[in-house]
Amino acid sequence: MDRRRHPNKASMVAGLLVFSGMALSTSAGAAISSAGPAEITFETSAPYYQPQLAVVPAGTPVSWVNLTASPHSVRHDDCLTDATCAFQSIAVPPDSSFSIAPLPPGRYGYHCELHPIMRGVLIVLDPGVEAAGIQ
Ligand SMILES: [Cu+2]
Repeated sequence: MDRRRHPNKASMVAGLLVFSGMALSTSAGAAISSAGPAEITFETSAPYYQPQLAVVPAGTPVSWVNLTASPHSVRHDDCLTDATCAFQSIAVPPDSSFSIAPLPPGRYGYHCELHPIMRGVLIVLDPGVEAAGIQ
């Protein structure tokens, strides 16, 4: 059996989920229709947010769903500095979720206020940027 692998690339791909609406962004200037809210789940083990790197088209609301037995939160990293705080949840109980309205295009690092080891990234695509540019 051929067991050659590329661990770095494999792990990156495993942690990356591109939401379906992104496929519509292949031609510059084309309108992107949202395919509904993107869903990220809280996990009890690494990478803690699944997908850890989530890429969504502009105009997509995002929900974090807690399927674990413990409360978790979602706080934009910039909330810790003088920069703009784009989103911040309270503790999300088990079997509950936290949702945000669509964000401006950009890269949003975030973390769990209760468990600082939990870190995720949300990327909102600029409508004019092709999906291939993210890789
Ligand atoms: Cu947590």
